[in-house]
Amino acid sequence: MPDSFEHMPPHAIRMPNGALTSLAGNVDPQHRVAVADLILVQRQVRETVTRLVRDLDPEIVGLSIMTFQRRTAGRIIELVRGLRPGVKIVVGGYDPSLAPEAYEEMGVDYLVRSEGEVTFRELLRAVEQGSGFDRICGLSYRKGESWVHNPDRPPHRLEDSEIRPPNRDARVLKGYALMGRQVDVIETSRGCTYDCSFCSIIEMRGRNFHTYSFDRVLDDIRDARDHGARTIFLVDDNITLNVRRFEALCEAIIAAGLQKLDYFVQAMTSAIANHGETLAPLMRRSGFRYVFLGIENILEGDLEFLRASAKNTERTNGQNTGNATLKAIDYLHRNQMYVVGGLIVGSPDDTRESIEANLEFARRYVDWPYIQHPTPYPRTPMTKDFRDQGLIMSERLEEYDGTTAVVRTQHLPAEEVEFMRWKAERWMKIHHIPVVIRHDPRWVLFEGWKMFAHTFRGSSIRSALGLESEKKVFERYRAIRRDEREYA
Ligand code: B12
Ligand code: SF4
Repeated sequence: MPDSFEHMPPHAIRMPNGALTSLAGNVDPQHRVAVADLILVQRQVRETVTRLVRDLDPEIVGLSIMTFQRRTAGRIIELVRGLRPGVKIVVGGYDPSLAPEAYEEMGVDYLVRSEGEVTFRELLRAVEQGSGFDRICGLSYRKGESWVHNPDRPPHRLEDSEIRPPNRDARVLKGYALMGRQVDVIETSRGCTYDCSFCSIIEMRGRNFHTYSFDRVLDDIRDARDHGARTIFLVDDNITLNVRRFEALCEAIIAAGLQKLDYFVQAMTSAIANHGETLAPLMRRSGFRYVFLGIENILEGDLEFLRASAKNTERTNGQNTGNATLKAIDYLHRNQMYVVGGLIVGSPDDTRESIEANLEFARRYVDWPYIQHPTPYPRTPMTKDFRDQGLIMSERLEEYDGTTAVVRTQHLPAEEVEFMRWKAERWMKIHHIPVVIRHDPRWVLFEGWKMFAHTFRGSSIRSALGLESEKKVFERYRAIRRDEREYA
């Protein structure tokens, strides 16, 4: 899908979708497979899809879809069908898995629920051999006028070699980047045993955690590097569930001489705070540069609503000793790593003061803010809470991108929550510029202004001179954002 959100300005961040190359690596070798990550051609979607369908003449087209991308997916499906009426269309990813009913009227032939590698491989075999689909776990498919939903497929264990490595050669578009450096994604594990109420992971695959072998992970990093990557994003759902393993992985990266790459990872504050003494220096030595911390919120009431207290708790001598966030940030900073601060503002009980407390925290302690609003994705426990309280203000799913407030609080309208976040966050991002200049001066020189323009879009000379209110700028920003969402 081409759709991105506010924290992924396309001039600076174009991250590969890890599902696509993993699926490509897992089809049988007689198939010709092409990966077209439309994030790379965000403003030429129709032209690119048209060209690729004409050139490649596919028999099957698969789409990987998040909820906020559903509308665009519908448009791309129509386009592909128009270009090649007999093509079979298969959808997968978080949105089709958690809201399969939404795809029944969308011109889709097959829907793969949850992990896709083996289901997709078996689907292709069944299509090729004409052997029927009723034994393929995890598959939903159209049969006449109705849909059949086969039983779920249990999560893959990953320890065996059932899932083969990704196929990066299948990519037919170029240009992945993270602030001027080519970026790629790597998985070392899948799953999580927590149950944060806003996260789709539990409904997607249950509470479990499975890991790939280090040999496979290191080969995967080498393959990404050999394809040009200089930054590696570990996209594991929660790599910090097993800290000893994570430490061993850092050691393995160093032993393999792969520590010269930059690494980016997502982590729980509790894991970093409770094991930072040994973990943080090891992370630094193995090349970790940015750590996305799932802080979620600094207020206990909000953490309880988000069911995120446990993963943010510090423990000393086996006793809970409060919120882990500050200690985690301190360990990371002392080891020259930067904190991408994941916070969520706009829970039902939030007031102006509670939101401001979180924004102030972000201003003081995080290096790059990644602040979002609670977003009612299909089947999460939080969605039910918001619905029961009548707080969902928008059903336009293309707005469910995390930085558009689609829910209100008991005390504040959705727009006001979004305005507060937007206003604060723009300036926080500016503070990180010196760090980026030191690391990537050339990129800042030639491209940095685009990032600046993106961050301050909606502003004008008049607003810079204080002749226009910030609300006016915000309205213009929202209008620009509305237009941006027309990707196809
Ligand atoms: C890493 C990650 C990111 C990274 C990298 C994204 C990228 N380009 O890959 C970053 C930080 C950039 C990111 C951003 C966002 N993310 Co994100 N992200 C994740 C995370 C942690 C892992 C995703 C991943 O790569 N998994 C590994 C791959 C291999 O697994 P997979 O994608 O699930 O694919 C498998 C199956 O789904 C299936 N499949 C997928 N597609 C297809 C297609 C076909 C045809 C088939 C057959 C099968 C299939 O098969 C695949 C292999 O088994 C998840 C889950 C989590 N725990 O939070 C959230 C998650 C996917 N993100 C989510 C969201 C909402 C976003 C954002 C909108 C906002 C945000 N919360 O940050 C942005 C949007 C990004 C954009 N395009 O602008 C949501 C999606 C919820 C939903 N219902 O749509 C998730 C589930 C988190 C959550 N809130 O619950 N994200
Ligand atoms: S710890 Fe992270 S991956 Fe696990 S349930 Fe919470 S948000 Fe989701």
